Order: sequence, then structure tokens, then C-alpha cells
Amino acid sequence: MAEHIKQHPDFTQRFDGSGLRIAVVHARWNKVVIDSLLAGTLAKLKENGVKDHNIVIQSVPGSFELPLAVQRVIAGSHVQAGATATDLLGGLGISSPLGTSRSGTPAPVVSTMPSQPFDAVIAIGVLIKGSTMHFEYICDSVSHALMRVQLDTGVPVIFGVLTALTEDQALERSGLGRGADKGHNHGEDWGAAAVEMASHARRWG
Ligand code: DLZ
Repeated sequence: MAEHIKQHPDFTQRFDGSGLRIAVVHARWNKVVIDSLLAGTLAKLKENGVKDHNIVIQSVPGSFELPLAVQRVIAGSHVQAGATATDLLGGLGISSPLGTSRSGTPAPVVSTMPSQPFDAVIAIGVLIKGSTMHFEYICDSVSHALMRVQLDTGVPVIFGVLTALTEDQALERSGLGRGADKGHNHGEDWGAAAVEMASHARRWG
């Protein structure tokens, strides 16, 4: 028997993301890990053909805020207006027309562009267990709420929330491991899952 049964899914089947519109809603807690996950997510979206101008990014303070933001982004309210993928890369150090906050996080922008439906939304957060029950409550409520939004709206919501017991676990799951093995950036899986689920959802109607 193989030593490790748990494996990442096979994402080798290609789905064409060139006509898809994807929103990425991310929390800002644990920024180092968030930035790496976002970079992995965006890289995979683009690798699958999703166009820069069809990726909209919205940041929220913490993971607890993700479900409402995802719901409103899907509903097409003003919250839908966030930074584009290009803007985000600016916030990560490449020159950005939007500027950045003191923490280096891209400044949110309000767009007057007419809203168009999203084919999928990726919700990204990093929860790291502390010494109180806070972690348990947020993990539980956020995972249930994101599932509810997805089932209520019929729009695929990708669960990009790391629920790590230690900082090292979070680093390893974002490709930033401290050892020789840097781990795997789960953001890449979330980007691929979004394109696949968005493609299925279009077919399912
Ligand atoms: C308060 C808090 C704590 C302690 N830890 C985290 C965390 O590890 N990851 C995260 O995304 N957010 C954390 N938060 C903030 C909450 O998610 C939320 O933003 C606040 O409770 C305000 O609603």
C-alpha cells in the first residue's frame, strides 16, 4: 500500500478559462501567507487562460468577513468593485496605479463599471490557532457560511481558507515552508478548482 493516501486532486485536465469571470475575495490577516496564496491563485488562473480584466479582487479585514463579502460580490452590489489582478500585483511590489496602504496591501477602489456575473468566487483566508476558542468559532462559522452562499446562489465558491494549527503549517501550505521543502502553495489548487468549477457550472446552466 502507498505510504501516503492523501493526495491533491489531479488537475491535469485542462479547462478553458479565457471566457470566465472570477472574483477573488481575500482576508488581510496573516499577510505574508495571504500574499503567497494570492500569487499562487492568480498565477494558476492566468495559466488556465483567465484574462486579467476578468479577475476582480476584493479585500476584507479578516476571514470572518469573507462570507458576506462573497455573497455581496455575487449579488453584484458595490462591493464587487475591487482591484484587478494587475492592481494586486502592484500591491505585491510591482508598480501599481492604485497605491498601497501602510501594510502594503492594495488600496481598495470603487469602480463605476457595470457589474457582470461571476462564474466563480475564490475566498481566501488564513486562520492560525491561538490560545482561545476564537479559531474554532471562526473556522466553523466561515466554512458553513461559504458553503451556504455557494448553495444559495449556485455560483461555485472555492474554499481557500487555511485552518492551520501552527504558523509552520500555514507557511508550508502556501509554499513558504521554513525547511528545505517549501511545501505546496494551495492557492494554485484553488485557481485550478475555480476554473474547473466555473466551467462545469456554465455547462450545468
Ligand atoms: C480576530 C482574529 C484573530 C484572532 N485571528 C484571525 C486569523 O488568524 N485569521 C483571520 O483571518 N482573522 C483573524 N481575526 C479577525 C477576524 O476574522 C475578524 O476580522 C474580526 O473578528 C472582526 O470581525
